[in-house]
Order: sequence, then structure tokens, then C-alpha cells
Amino acid sequence: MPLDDSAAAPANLAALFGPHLTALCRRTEAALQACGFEALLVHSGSLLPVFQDDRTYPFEANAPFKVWAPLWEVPDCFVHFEPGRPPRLLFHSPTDYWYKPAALPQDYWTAHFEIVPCADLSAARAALPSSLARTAYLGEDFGALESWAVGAVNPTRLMRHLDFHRAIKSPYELECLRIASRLGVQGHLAAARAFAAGASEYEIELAFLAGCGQREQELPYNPIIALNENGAVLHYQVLEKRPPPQRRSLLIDAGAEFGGYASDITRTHAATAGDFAALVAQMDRMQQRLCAEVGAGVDWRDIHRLAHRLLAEVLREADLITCSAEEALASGVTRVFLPHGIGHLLGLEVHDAGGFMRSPDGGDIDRPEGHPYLRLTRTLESGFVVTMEPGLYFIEPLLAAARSDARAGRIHWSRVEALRPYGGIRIEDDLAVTATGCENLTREAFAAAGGS
Ligand SMILES: [Mn+2]
Repeated sequence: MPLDDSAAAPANLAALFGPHLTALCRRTEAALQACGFEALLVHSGSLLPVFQDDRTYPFEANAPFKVWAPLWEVPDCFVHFEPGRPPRLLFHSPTDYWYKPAALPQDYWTAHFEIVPCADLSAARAALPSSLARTAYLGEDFGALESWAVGAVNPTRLMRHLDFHRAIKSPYELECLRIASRLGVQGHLAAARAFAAGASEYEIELAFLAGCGQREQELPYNPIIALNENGAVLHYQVLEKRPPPQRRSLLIDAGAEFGGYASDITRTHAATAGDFAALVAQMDRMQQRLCAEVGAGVDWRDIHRLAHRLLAEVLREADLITCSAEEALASGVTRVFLPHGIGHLLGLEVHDAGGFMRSPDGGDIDRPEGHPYLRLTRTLESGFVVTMEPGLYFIEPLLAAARSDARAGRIHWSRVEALRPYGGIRIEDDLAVTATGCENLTREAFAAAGGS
């Protein structure tokens, strides 16, 4: 399906970018001052060659660079920022006839930069001040960097200052995230149609890519497209090219990217009505209850704990446990069925930076005991964007462990066996936290596209 153009960049990005950059300059200036630096130099990233080959791995621009400029395809660019001056973009413009060099950007954001084309790294160095002794550099340690004599490479304290504030998205960033959600939803709708038509995992991925109009390396992460029991593998990465003989369920965790910002969306589809479809509906209601708890001032760890309380009730109602919901919670049975965190920060990275920080200088906030995979422990603030992704899975190694200890008597094993061929359920939306609640970027995008 061709990309619906109405999902692409709206005109208001130009108006939003200026204030975004002004705020970024201001907080970068404060961070540099707090950490004893006079300037910042950020690298977009290096192309990584494959050993003994003339190919390179797909390029991924570094997030600390993408926060400055929505350039995610061009290696060896730099942003140089000195407080009091407009940021400079040293744009990699090689002379090349093997590959097509990127054209100098001309877009809604470029007027805010002084853009300097640089043929190679030595031209980039020549465009910078002669001494970089008070400059902090962020990026990989490429070969020539030592001779550039920067003041510090990836100084931890400065990076923490910058990462801490990245959790709060500007209106410009929120708009990029909305567009990324709309693109991702186009992919999900196309994938759901392919599943209904009996497609293989591989064909469902092709439908997703065509739906959002992006190639795989443009996506924020490799889609998880799992039919039947494959849904029990949390980061399932195989794309079977043949459809299974029996089509029971699809778990698809896939997002799109816009302006360097990600969406991260999961839906679970049942092929037919029945117990599994009913369980998906129950998990959807539970997910919506959790979303309703989100708002500024809420401790994310409390949301995670609440998810386990609600999951215990779902397990009880679905007859998957033989004990009470309270006992399932207390004995750790819910963690057999939901072994991952309830959600994470989302932005320039799918698992965005700064999820554990108490303050820029103040150390980290611990995860709740027994929950080692939670990626966010901060108290929510207006402007945070988080995912809400409860799950319920039938994971063989976790079930095997529970079968051999005290939890065995609390699980209704014949029910587990009946549902195990369906793999698992995850439902994931992206939420922008507000003072009074949240904006559900995913559900709004589905509603606008006429889906769910
Ligand atoms: Mn996620």
C-alpha cells in the first residue's frame, strides 16, 4: 500500500523547530558550564566496515547528534556548539562516484544552522577552532580523534546532564513522535490485513514496511513479527518465509521513525474467536486501565507494580492459576507470565536515555526488587514519552522453572497447555505525559486511520 501523504510532515514543524533548538542551546550551555567546558562537538557517527570486506554495516546516527538535527542517514557530520553563537553543522560532502553523496540539507530546520560542507574528516577539523582543549566531544572514538586534542571524550557527567533533560520532549519533538506513530500505525494496519490473508512472518514484514513507506534500516528497531508459539520469544527475530500450517495468532511489535524519533507499537491478533481472543481483549482492557493511571507526578515503579496486581486478576479470571490473585502476586507467579518491564522512555532511541536518573548529578533510582528488566524508575513529568506494554506469555523456560518449585501447585497446567500454542500477548502504546494524564499517541493514530 503506498504511503498516505497526509501522514507526512505537517507545516507546523518549521514553527516548532526554532523554539526546540533555542531550548536545547540553553540547556546545553548550562550543562557545559556545570561541567567545566566551553563548547560541545557531537559526531553523527562512523560507518562500520565488515571485517575483510568492502561493505559496511547499516548506518545508525548517534542520538546525541540527532537531537540537534534530523539527519539520520549521513555519517561523519558534526554539530559544533559554542554558547552565544548559532550552532554549526559540519556536513559530510565527499567527492564520490561509488556512492551518492548526500545533498546539502535544505529543510524546515536548516536556517537555524551555519552549514559548512566538509569533504572529509581533515576538512571538518580545519573548520573547527584551532584548540579544542575546552571542548567536550560526544561520539565514537574514530581513528583521527586523538590528533584533534579534544578536552574530553564522552565525559560521563556532561552526558548525564544532557540525557536527564532529554526525557522531557519539546513541542517539536512531540510532533515528530506523533508523526512516527501515524506512520507506524499505517504499517500495523497493512500487517493486520496480511495476517488475515494468511501471510508468512516475512510477508507480514514486507506489508508493514510498505504500509509505513520505510525500508528496514530506516525503522527504529527490527520488527518482531511472531506467528503462533513464536510470540513467546520476547525479542523474536526470525522471519519464517512460509506460513505455518495452522494460523492461530500474530504478535507484532514494530514502529516507524520520523525526524529521528521512534514509535514503538505492539498489537496481538487472534485468528479466530475463542479463549485466546478473549484473553487478548482482557489484556487490552488491562492496558487501558494502566494508561489511565499515567500523569505527571506518578512514580513509574508504582505503575509496574500495579501491572502485576492487575495481571494476577487476569490470570485468575482466565483460570490460568489455581490460587487467589493475591497469592499469585506474592509468590511471584505473575513474573512467570510477565517477565519484562511495563514500559520505558521513548524518543530518539527506542529505549531512550536517562530512565534511572534521580537528577543530573544525583545517582540512579533502583528498580523494585525482583524486577530486573524494568528500564524506567523515574517519577513521570509533563513532556515524558513512555510506552505502556503489559504482556502475558507462555514462555517454555520460565514455565519449566515454575513447574519445578513451589509455584507449580499455583498454576493451572492444562489451561497453560491449551493456550501455549498461541505464544503470548503484548499490547503497547506510546503515551505523552501531561499535567493531568496523558495523550495516547498510538490510539489517536489508530482512531484517525479508522483502525484499532
Ligand atoms: Mn517497547
